[in-house]
Amino acid sequence: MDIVLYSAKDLQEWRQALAAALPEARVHRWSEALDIQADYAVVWKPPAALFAQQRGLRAILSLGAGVNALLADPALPADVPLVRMEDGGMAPQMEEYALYCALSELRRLPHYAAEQRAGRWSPRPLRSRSDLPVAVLGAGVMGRAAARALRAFGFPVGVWSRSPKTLEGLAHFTGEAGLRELLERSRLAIALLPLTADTTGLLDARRLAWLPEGAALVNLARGELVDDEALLAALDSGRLGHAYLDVFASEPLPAGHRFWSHPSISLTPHVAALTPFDAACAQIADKIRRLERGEAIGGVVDRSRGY
Ligand code: NDP
Ligand code: OXD
Repeated sequence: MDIVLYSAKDLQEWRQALAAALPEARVHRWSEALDIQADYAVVWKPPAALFAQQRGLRAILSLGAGVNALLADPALPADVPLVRMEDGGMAPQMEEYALYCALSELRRLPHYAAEQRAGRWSPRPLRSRSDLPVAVLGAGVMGRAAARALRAFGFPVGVWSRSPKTLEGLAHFTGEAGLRELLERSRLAIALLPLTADTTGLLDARRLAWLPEGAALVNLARGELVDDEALLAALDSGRLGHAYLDVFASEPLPAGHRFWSHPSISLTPHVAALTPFDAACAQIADKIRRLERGEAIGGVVDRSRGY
């Protein structure tokens, strides 16, 4: 079996991990000169030329959970199954990031950082975990992990997703009315939704205004979910207290962008959950072996939904 591999970063590490996880396969780094037709492509941000060259693929496996960039690639073959990463070692990191933001809000760390910069000693009243209801937008692999970790820590948690579901210990919401109800009762909203036609610009001025005065927003999914100008206006006016951003419509975040220096924004460079090489390759190897045996696998992208 031949596998063509392309990753825009850490290519050598990915190749070693994939070859170790799937010793029965020949793993080829993609290049324009590659002269074999592979059975599977394992990719992160591949060049369009890869799909133009590889005409015999039985499946395309993404090294990441979000497949919006792949789906936006006009060269992506329409008739080849596209498979996303499901957790692959990323969910525990999302739990950590979500907890970090909730604890930062609970203990008013952005406020104390600003007071430190101003040289002011200004203690604020006690706030308990039950005073900080959290909205998790997205009830997939990442959203559920983050929501359960927050719940286990004592925060009241509500989850919003496209289809109705029952999640133990978690209030669940769907639809526009459900989103409004959830945001109106939450002090912190955490976006863990895929970027699709339906979610692009979801958190615009109108919906951000559903959050209570002084609430905080966390975006760990894709920058385009949030209307940047609406977010800046809400932070500038003090309507929203703080934003924790890991993802941006343009990455790397351009030099001089207002997010870099905004006093009410904490940002990280798209590292909320990094894909661990070994865990991710073990999952890919398992899925390829199942496909070879004609078995069903999880994570096959429904192209009509966009995730
Ligand atoms: P999943 O596909 O497992 O879950 C997606 C969730 O979003 C589902 O609950 C789905 O609803 C919900 N959803 C999709 N569309 C809508 C909609 N229009 N309205 C309401 N809910 C919707 O994805 P993951 O949890 O694995 O990952 C989520 C995203 O996180 C990825 O797409 C990626 O963009 C981002 N990510 C970011 C990382 C980082 O480092 N910053 C790392 C990993 C992922 P339903 O359950 O009804 O289908
Ligand atoms: C992903 C990511 O989608 O890292 O996996 O953003």
